[in-house]
Amino acid sequence: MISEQPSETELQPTTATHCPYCAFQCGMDLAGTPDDLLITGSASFPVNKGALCIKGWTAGAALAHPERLRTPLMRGSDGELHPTSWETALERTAQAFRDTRARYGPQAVGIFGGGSLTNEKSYLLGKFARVALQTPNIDYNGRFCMSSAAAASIRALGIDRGLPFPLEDIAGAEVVLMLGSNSAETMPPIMQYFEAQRENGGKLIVADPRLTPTAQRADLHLRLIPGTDAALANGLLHILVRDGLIDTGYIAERTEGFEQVRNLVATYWPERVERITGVPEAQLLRAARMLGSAASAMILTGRGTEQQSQGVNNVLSFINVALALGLVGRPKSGYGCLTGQGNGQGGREHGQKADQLPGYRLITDPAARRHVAGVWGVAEESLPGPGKSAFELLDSLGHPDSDGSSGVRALLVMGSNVVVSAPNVINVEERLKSLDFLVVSDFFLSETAALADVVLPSAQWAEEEGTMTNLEGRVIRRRRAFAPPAGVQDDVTTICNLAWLLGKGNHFDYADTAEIFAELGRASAGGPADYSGITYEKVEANDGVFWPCPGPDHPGTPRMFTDGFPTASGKARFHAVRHASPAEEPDAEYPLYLTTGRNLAQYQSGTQTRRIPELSDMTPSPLAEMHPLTARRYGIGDGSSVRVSTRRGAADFTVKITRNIREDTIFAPFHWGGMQAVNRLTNPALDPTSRMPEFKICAARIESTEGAK
Ligand SMILES: Nc1nc2c(c(=O)[nH]1)N[C@H]1C(S)=C(S)[C@@H](COP(=O)(O)OP(=O)(O)OC[C@H]3O[C@@H](n4cnc5c(=O)[nH]c(N)nc54)[C@H](O)[C@@H]3O)O[C@H]1N2
Ligand SMILES: Nc1nc2c(c(=O)[nH]1)N[C@H]1C(S)=C(S)[C@@H](COP(=O)(O)OP(=O)(O)OC[C@H]3O[C@@H](n4cnc5c(=O)[nH]c(N)nc54)[C@H](O)[C@@H]3O)O[C@H]1N2
Ligand code: SF4
Ligand SMILES: [Mo]
Repeated sequence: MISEQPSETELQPTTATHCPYCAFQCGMDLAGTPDDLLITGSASFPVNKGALCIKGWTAGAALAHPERLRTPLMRGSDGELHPTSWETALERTAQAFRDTRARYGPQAVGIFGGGSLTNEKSYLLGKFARVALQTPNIDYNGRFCMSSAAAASIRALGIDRGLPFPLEDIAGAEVVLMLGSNSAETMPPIMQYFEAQRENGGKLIVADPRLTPTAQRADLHLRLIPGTDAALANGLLHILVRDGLIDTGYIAERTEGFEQVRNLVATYWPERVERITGVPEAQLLRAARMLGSAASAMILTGRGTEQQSQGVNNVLSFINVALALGLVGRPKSGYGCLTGQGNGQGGREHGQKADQLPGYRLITDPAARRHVAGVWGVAEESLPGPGKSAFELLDSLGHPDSDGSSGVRALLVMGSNVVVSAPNVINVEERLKSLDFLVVSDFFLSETAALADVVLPSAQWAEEEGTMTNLEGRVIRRRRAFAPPAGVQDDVTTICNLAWLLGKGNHFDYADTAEIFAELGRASAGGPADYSGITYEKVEANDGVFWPCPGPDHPGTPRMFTDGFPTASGKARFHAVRHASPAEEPDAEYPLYLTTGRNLAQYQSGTQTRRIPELSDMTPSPLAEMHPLTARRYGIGDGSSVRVSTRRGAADFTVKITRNIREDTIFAPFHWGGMQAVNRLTNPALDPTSRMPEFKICAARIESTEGAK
């Protein structure tokens, strides 16, 4: 059982750590107390180089926030949540898990984790599911994030590390093509690398249905119709092949499967692609020529391209372009996915995924099972098999499984606010309410925690030790500046204490998080994401260590694929992928595309950022963006109230009229709950491979609600 005492660092005037929010993981120095905290961007950390965005500057406000949970809560016979002791809350939770297991079997207890959890917590949560609960049913919100890019990278390149090169390489690329990423708002300090690229004479192309702040920075903006990314990629490759701009030597030496792709893209002639994507032929030609004539080029994807029921194919089609141009593994070049959550990279590697064991191994792989069972000191046969993916897990809550066995009836949620962030939340809320037991760990009473039977108050970023892995695959240290407030406990202690109550404490007996990290390293040894050569000391001495790092003397791997690909043949694979329509398209009843995403000043489901005054003042409520011609067609004025409806439900927004969006598309952010939750509207159609929901496209209609006020 863990119980870390305040460390030496707490006595020092400043603590060097990293921002609690996105995958950029800006280095920051903390000085002062939680009530009066000074946050400065760490100039010596080589990723953000001193820069922070508004969310980072203001992150301290969540620590001493008056609404912060400071005691566990338990639902009483009156149906309300009441303060209780940790002992009572954890015993009630353990009892519910024991009862559910006894009545319905181990698969009936489920876990939903998150990409904001440290590597140590993600690893422990996966181990807790397999060893303490013996349930296959654990998955996490990363499934909603970059799972399509991950699946495509594994298929084409043999491994998934979001950026297989350091960010500094961006500054040296002659051309960067960014697809469905609005990084000027979603990780603003990254723009310094694009500024440097421009100063070096480089060019930026952005494909997005909106003229975002990122697209405004570009030399060329491709304002594509939502859901047409694969057609765009195939169209670009058609021109590159036709005009002899591909790298035939690289294709022959380093790849396989090009012939089928060449045949397929032959049918994507520019006029056809213009019709499908809405991108004028002249722009297609210009983009292809810029890419094809550059000595170095990068293709980067964000959620716009990935959060679709065709997400994996979309990414595969752009990896085809990167391979045909001979970019992957070459200097200042390649394909990369811009991972989103703070530990979106590490969180997808160490076993909180339904099909996964630590080190990015598959739970169905006998060698991986043997290895990890050995590290955990359990019988290989005792490890469960694969469980349900995130949305399928949420959608099945309270229902029996198709084989007649009981589905999940008791659930632990740690690090996600699913009634705001999952697709079709009206259904998700119903499913959560049908559970026998729900326990949620959070800092605040999130919309999901408000539905729980037990709520466990968790320590925040500046109050815990551990590691995170940033979007470059760089493992960095999260350091504790203060002890958590009285009554609040860190998640590591919570997980370990629950394991003791379930009789498996001997597998969860750690002196500190470094010991957990060392075990994670052993469990990952020999796997694709090999952390076995990384220690806290090594991370601290080197401003982070890039995985894979397979031994104590190994320096880590900033750049991948320089010599080969970790596939069976050592070659990268092309995939001939046709574009397909989104699961739902506009029609007479629902005539507009609805797409969703982010605002600069809010983060995710908003649990933290909606409570921070500077941020909520900047963006107090969700704005639905639409083109002036669209607004005129529906008789809607700027700043007026509208109801947006889809086949799932309706939600309410204030209108922002802007020329920076296609006429056929409206955009709304997903940072709010209740009637302001855009996920009341989204379509839970899943990508067949990654199981990613189609957050980025559904068919909608709008009506003014001004008169209704
Ligand atoms: N401020 C802020 N920053 C964040 C976050 C946050 O919540 N707030 N979250 C973090 C996380 S977890 C993530 S995953 C990242 C996400 O970072 P991004 O991927 O940059 O963010 P999104 O706004 O989800 O989507 C990006 C763009 O996709 C466009 N898009 C919509 N449909 C399509 C389409 O069909 N094709 C293409 N090509 N583009 C389309 C949208 O117009 C939008 O501008 O941000 C991280 N950083
Ligand atoms: N419509 C639409 N929906 C989307 C998206 C979209 O683009 N459009 N994007 C999707 C994406 S990319 C993502 S990543 C998801 C994110 O959506 P969520 O999974 O809801 O992510 P967060 O809002 O970060 O939720 C984290 C919750 O856990 C708490 N928390 C944070 N860190 C910790 C911790 O260390 N311990 C504990 N116990 N609690 C913690 C926070 O307070 C918060 O309530 O949303 C997805 N949903
Ligand atoms: S860019 Fe991301 S990591 Fe940096 S301060 Fe902003 S939210 Fe934090
Ligand atoms: Mo994400």
